[in-house]
Amino acid sequence: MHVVPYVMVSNDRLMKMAAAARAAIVDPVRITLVGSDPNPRFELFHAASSLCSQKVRTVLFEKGLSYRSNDMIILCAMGVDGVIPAEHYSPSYVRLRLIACRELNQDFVTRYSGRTSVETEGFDPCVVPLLIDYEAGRVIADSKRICCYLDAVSREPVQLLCDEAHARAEVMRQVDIVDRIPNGALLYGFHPDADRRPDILKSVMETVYDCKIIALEALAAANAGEPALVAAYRAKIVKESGGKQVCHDAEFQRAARKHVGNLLTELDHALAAESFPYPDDNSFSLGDVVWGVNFVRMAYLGLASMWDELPNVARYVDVLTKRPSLCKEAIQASIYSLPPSDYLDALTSIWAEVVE
Ligand SMILES: N[C@@H](CCC(=O)N[C@@H](CS)C(=O)NCC(=O)O)C(=O)O
Repeated sequence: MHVVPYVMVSNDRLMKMAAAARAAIVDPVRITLVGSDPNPRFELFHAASSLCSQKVRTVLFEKGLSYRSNDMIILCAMGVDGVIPAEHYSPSYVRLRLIACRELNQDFVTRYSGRTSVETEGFDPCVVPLLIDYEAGRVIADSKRICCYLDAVSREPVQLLCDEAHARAEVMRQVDIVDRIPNGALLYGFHPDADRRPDILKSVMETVYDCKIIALEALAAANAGEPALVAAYRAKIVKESGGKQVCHDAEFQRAARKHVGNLLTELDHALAAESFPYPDDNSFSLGDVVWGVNFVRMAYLGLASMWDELPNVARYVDVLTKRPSLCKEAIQASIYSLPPSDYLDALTSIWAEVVE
């Protein structure tokens, strides 16, 4: 990806824009300060349940950084007067994302593939997470980019991307692999053979695309005077319409799961060969963060059996899920923010031991 020089925004403007985005959060209880600094350098717009947000929060935890946390509702709801749009679709939040997009020099997303990587799919203007750095006057979008940024500006107490070129390249290779996992397909799609998602989730997913599209159409109409916003909502509508088309497509869903199975087999080999080493007391990498979060999501979806025959991956999962940052930001966050899953018992026991 060609990255343009960063876009600096005045503090005053950033604060006004962030306050406007915060105003879309219906329940102020979800706006909190994390850490000890009452006036933190960073502000995060995210969602407790979101995989990409969990990656960023795990990095913030590892770094011990304070931040203002805006936990947004990212599902549209059905109200008495029609669809209530998700909070991250609000014009004020999307305007922040449009600033972040300028640094990326990326077009908007134009299709649905089940993946959410900005590098392969383009920029989705209507998703979380997003980070504001008030010290640098920057708005940064995309979890991979935010995680790398945080590691670059805060090297202590854990360096997640090491300086040694070869090891760093391998970690980034793993980060890219995880970034391109079709997590959207695994969460939103109806698998024809073994769909172990909680029933409540399945029922939400039956109508999720229609609700999104109705909400986005209404927002595009209501903001007709602001072409940049209309273009953002239109791109999102195209993506979500594509998702609707394939959510019951058996071959598409099978291909997504098969692809993930192949990635896990490759990971098993990399761990066995130590080309991608297990973390220990002295080393914990961004690759570990993103794999850890992804494993928790897969376990939640009833997919842990995918590493039954992969002893190195199974050992890796075991090590990662005991890490306090992952326990809190991925396991605990999933327990509290997603419908209960029958497949999270083992991780819930680990969480109870580590966090409680
Ligand atoms: N590449 C982006 C993907 C962001 C993304 O897809 N976020 C999801 C949650 S993990 C989201 O906001 N979904 C809500 C929606 O699409 O409306 C990143 O890593 O930040």
